[in-house]
Amino acid sequence: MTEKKAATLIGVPLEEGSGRGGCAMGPAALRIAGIGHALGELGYAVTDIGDLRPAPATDLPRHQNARHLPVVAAFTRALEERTYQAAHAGTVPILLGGDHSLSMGSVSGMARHATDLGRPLYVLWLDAHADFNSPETSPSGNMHGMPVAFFCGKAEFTPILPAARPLVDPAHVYQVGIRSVDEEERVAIRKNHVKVFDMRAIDEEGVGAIIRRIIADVSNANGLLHVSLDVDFLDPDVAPGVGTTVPGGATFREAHLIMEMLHDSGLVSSLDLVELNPFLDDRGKSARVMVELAASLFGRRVLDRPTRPA
Ligand code: HAR
Ligand code: MN
Ligand code: MN
Ligand code: MN
Repeated sequence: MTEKKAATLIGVPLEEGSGRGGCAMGPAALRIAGIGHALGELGYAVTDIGDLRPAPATDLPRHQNARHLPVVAAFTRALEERTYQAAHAGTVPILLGGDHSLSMGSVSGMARHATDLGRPLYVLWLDAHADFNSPETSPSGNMHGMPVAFFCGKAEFTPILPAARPLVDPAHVYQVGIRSVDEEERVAIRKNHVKVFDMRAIDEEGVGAIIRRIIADVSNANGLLHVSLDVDFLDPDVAPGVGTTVPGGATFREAHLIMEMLHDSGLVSSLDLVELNPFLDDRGKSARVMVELAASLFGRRVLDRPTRPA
């Protein structure tokens, strides 16, 4: 008998990385919108470990341009370990955010797991923002704008994780949907060879062509693929429940196609659902969209597609 596929839901009521309140209610909203039930229907054995609530770290100095560092650092440490354990146990970790600073921990945990397996980790960053600031470059000090730089080892401002932790190669980070980048951040992503597909690339080439190329790269390298889905990747009309809306985002159809193609690739090892702010949402609309997209990523389909004629 083949082993049943399994997923671990990890609730992350973290909002201190963003500039405002509300994301801490994200895990509850995603559960109410049926994330567990949807995965169960798709044949997953689902374990929901509940919400993590680590006490703020006491060993870190206050940092003037990394706001709420002790809280974000405590979550980073707890999430690195819990994500690693969930993946090591053979399940797909699904992070229910919480603001995007949670990816400092989840992606670092997946990087450790990939190192165990001797396989490279790739990251698909679906976001309006590049999130490649460091405390030196950030205009806001908000740590949800820093996770990519952190897990690539480019924001080494403080020893949050052990110095020898596995890092992600910035050239293995594919950012899709980008349309808001700060001046110094722009320089940093270029210098570090992050692979950026902005909204213009989507408009010119279409998401199908872009995702096909990314899947081919990851597959040729025998990589694991972590998907990090920020609510603001989507157009605000589709998903208004987020603190940092940027006009001109992805349509539901584009996002849905990405999820279906990723599912068919069989490469996805782990998922972040982040930045949902239920306080700003329109009657649960954004929460439901996020759950619908996650379900598509894990195999929900409308039709059994007939084989395409050549
Ligand atoms: N780039 C801005 C900053 O660093 C805004 C970052 C906003 N990030 C998110 N997640 N909402 O993508 O302050
Ligand atoms: Mn492992
Ligand atoms: Mn983000
Ligand atoms: Mn964003």
